[in-house]
Amino acid sequence: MKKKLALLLVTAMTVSGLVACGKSEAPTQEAAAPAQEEAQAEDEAAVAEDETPEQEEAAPAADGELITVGFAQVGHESDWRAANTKNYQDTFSAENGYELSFVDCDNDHAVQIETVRGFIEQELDYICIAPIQSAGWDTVLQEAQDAGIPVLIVDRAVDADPSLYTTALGCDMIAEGEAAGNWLAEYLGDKEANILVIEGSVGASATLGRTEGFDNILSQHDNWTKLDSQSGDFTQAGGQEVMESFIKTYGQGGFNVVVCQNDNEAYGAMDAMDAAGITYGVDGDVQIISFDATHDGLQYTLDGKITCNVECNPLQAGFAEEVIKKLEAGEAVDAWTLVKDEAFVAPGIESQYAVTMSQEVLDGRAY
Ligand code: GZL
Ligand code: ZN
Repeated sequence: MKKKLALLLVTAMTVSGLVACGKSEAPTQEAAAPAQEEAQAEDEAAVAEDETPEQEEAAPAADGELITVGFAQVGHESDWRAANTKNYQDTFSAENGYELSFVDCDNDHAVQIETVRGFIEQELDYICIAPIQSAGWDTVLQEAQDAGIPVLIVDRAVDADPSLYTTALGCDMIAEGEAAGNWLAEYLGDKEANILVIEGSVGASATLGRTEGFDNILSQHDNWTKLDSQSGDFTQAGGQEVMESFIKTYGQGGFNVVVCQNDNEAYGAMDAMDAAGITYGVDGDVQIISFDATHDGLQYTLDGKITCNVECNPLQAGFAEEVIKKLEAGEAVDAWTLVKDEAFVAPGIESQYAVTMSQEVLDGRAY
C-alpha cells in the first residue's frame, strides 16, 4: 500500500465501538458498550454488524504485493500470550496476503519502542503494538503518524491521545476486575475476606485495569481487607515467588482469598500453597480467583482448584485484520473494538456473574 494513500485513509476513519463477545467460538459483534477510557469512542454507539471476522480469501494489497505488517508483541510471559502470538502468526500469513514482521519484545518497554522505530524505518504498511506498559508512547506514535503508517494498539491500552493511533482493540480490564469482585461478593455473602493480590506486570493496562475494577467492588465491602499486593509479572515463577513471600508474612489461616491476575501466576501460587500445606479450591481454606481462562486455567477451574476464572480472549488478530482490510479498501475504520469477557466458576457453584464449568464447556473452548 502506498504510504500517502494509507495516510489519506487513516484520517477518513469514523469512531464507533464494536463489541466482540469473547466466547470460544469466533467472536460475534453486539451493540457497542462503553470501552476503556483510553480508547473512549467519541461518537454514538456503533451500528452493530452481524458478520464476524472470518478467514476470507487472501487480501492482496491493491498492487498485488504482500501487505507488510509489523507486530511488536509484549513477550512470551504466559500461555495467554502464546495463544495470542500464534493467532497473529496464523492470521497474518503469506498465504493470506501478508508479510508479518513479528518481534517478541521480552517484556522490555525500551525494546518495544525501538522495535516500533525499526518498523517505521522499514516503512511497513501497518504496525500493531501490544503495549507492555501504558505510559511512554506519545513520541513514537507521533513518529509513526508523521511517517503515514497506521498503528493498531492491540490487547492492552496505551495512555496516549487516541488521535495518535488508528484503532485500539482488546479487553475491558476494569470490567474484568469488577467481574471478579462481583462474583466474590456473591460467593462470600456477608463472610469476611482477607485478600492477597498477585498483580500482573507493573504498568500494564491489564494490571491497572484489573486492580482498579476489583478495588471498585472491594471498596463496597467493609469486611473485606486487601492485606497485600505484589507484581508476579504475569509469570508462573513470579506467582510462586510472591505467594511464598505472602505465606511467610501472613501464614496459614491469615488469608482466605488470593487474586492472581493471570493463570500462570495462579499455577505458581498453587505450587507455593501446596509446598506450605495450605489447602485451596472449593474444598480448601483459600479461594483462588484467576484471569485469562486459558485451557489449563479452565481445567483447574473444572477441577475445583481455581474457584473463579475471568476470561480474556487472546484470539484477537481477526479484528486487527478486519481493520487492515478496511483501510486497504479505502473504508472508514472503527476507533476501537472491545472484546467482551465472561467468567467461569468451579462446578457446583451457581452464579449470576459466571458460567459454571463443565467438561463440555472446556471441550468447547477455542484455546
Ligand atoms: C490480557 C493480557 C495479559 C494476560 C496475561 O489482555 O494483556 O497479558 O492476562 C498476559 O496472561 O501476560
Ligand atoms: Zn477479554
